[in-house]
Amino acid sequence: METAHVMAKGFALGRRVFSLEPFGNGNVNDTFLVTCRDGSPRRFLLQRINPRVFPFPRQIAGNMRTVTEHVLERLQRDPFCSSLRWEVPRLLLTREGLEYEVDWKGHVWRAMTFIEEAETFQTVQGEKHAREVGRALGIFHCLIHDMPMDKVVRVLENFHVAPHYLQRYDRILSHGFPAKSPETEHVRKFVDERRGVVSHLEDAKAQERLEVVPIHGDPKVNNILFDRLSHTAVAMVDLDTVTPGLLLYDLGDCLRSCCNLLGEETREWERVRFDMDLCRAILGGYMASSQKGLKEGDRDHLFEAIRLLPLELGLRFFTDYLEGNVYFKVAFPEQNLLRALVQFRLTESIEEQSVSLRILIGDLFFGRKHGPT
Ligand code: GN1
Ligand code: MG
Repeated sequence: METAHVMAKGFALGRRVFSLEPFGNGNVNDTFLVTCRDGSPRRFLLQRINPRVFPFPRQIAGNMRTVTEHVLERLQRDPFCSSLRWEVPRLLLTREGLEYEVDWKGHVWRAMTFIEEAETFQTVQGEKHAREVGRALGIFHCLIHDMPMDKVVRVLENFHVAPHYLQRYDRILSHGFPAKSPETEHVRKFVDERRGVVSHLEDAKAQERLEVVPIHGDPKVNNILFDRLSHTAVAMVDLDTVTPGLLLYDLGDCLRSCCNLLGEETREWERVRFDMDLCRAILGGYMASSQKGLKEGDRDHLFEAIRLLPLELGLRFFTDYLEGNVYFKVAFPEQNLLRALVQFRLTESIEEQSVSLRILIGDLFFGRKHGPT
């Protein structure tokens, strides 16, 4: 906390820091809300970038600048945006004009504007909220679709490349299976039964059936901000993972986050289910707002993406548990195992509803009663 105070002063540019408190529930970076006694902005966010996840933290600060500048420019010039309240977090610079400060341990800190009069939620509040979530993702995709991809440095190699996570898991397993328990045995069997589906999106990408475009990378429910009064979505935050990828990574990730009403952190993993009504509302909101829409290839592989993203995240959590919790922050040693069980149960619920889900996709995207097989 003391270091955070020193860093906060570096971005406060002479304003007196009144308070500093931990903010949000990120699994990777440490975030604080800083309130100043005077000046403007009165409040801002301060973040310590996790070097174990982002080994080149200076690059993610640079990426954020590229993304926000692009989006702000689009908002000004595009008639589609003129009636839109859409906010973008902006980096605050230090007195020296830098995008980050480095503390005595060599950790990189950055600061950004705090979007006022807006709120976030840990779970979706109902169908209206879900439709807004979809709308927000559609708007975000429109705003970044023409961002030159060579301007964004890929800070996370193989992010969302599911076979890569499976390889990593296998590498850990080849050193032996350390913590045997009924849960870990269940997980091992669960993963083994699904090896065949892990490369589905990457295969389609390699065959050029899916296009690589700029994506958000982490469109989970609490990264979408809602206006406190109108309850409409007004921002997507957490821009560290904006990178070239597949629209389907974002859609799958958004649905796995939002259609699980018990949330990622529930201990009641056996009760987790995938909510079809919320899924319909999110996809409907997305279709209504994304000008470009989904290409045929995306629509054909949508079901696979919805199944794959929770499987992939479960694999990431479980591997991290086996590695000793070195990537995702934990409050207790079994937390990443529990998180994995939640994601795997969600995957299973999606599989159980695969017929209805394919019909829903068919209705929404193909205007017919049966989706792709
Ligand atoms: C991490 O740090 P946070 O909470 O925004 C992770 C995402 C996961 C998410 C699961 C860079 O995001 O990929 O979906 O946890 N971010 C990174 O809650 O790995
Ligand atoms: Mg994130």
